[in-house]
Amino acid sequence: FRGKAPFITFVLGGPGSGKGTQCERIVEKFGFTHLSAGDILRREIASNSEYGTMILDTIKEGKIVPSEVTVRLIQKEMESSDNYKFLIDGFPRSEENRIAFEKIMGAEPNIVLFFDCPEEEMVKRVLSRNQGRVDDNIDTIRKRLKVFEALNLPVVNYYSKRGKLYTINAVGTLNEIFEQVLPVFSAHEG
Ligand code: UP5
Ligand code: MG
Repeated sequence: FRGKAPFITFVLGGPGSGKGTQCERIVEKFGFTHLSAGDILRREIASNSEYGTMILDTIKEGKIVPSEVTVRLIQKEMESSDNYKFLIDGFPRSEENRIAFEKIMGAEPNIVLFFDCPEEEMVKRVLSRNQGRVDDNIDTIRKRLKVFEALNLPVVNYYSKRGKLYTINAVGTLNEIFEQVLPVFSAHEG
């Protein structure tokens, strides 16, 4: 990171809560590097790596890829970046993920954003996305929602207790949502 301490933001929220969409705007406005854990894993499938089949099977079931694999991939992206500001989108998805990241990277996030969205809205958005994702079908969405509630919400609660959590109401227009995101980063600039 060119000698600078990294500035890490975790971006959390259920499937279809708008993490990726808002990350694009944060990148434009604040110059972060966007690392979507899901995109990184999907690239790994596409590149026919040794873990590709295992990752594909896991994503189809809406389950969580072993921490070791995901953290190493994120680490590789961070270490090959010139930037020191990172948005890590869709990770950590479980307490185990979180602990593995802290251990391997020796770092904690500076900020955690949580896009809070009702389930029926998330289901509607994911079903109408139409990008050919293997997990965008009603069966897998139901599983993703269950995993989110059981394993990801504890991570959200952990960061809330640590005073690092910023909860965003994820229902509304893209602008309305970004209006809530803006002050979080403005406050941490300079
Ligand atoms: N949209 C966005 N904002 C909107 C708004 N305000 N109003 C109306 N529509 C809005 O948005 C989803 C859709 O909604 C889009 O069509 C968008 O235009 C519209 P998006 O920004 O894509 O939402 P996002 O939260 O990014 O949804 P995504 O489906 O990517 O979230 P997931 O967390 O489910 O998916 P991810 O890619 O992170 O992970 C996929 C799978 O990979 C996981 O289920 C898991 O199996 C695996 N995985 C791991 O195992 N480990 C990891 O660390 C990460 C992933
Ligand atoms: Mg996404």
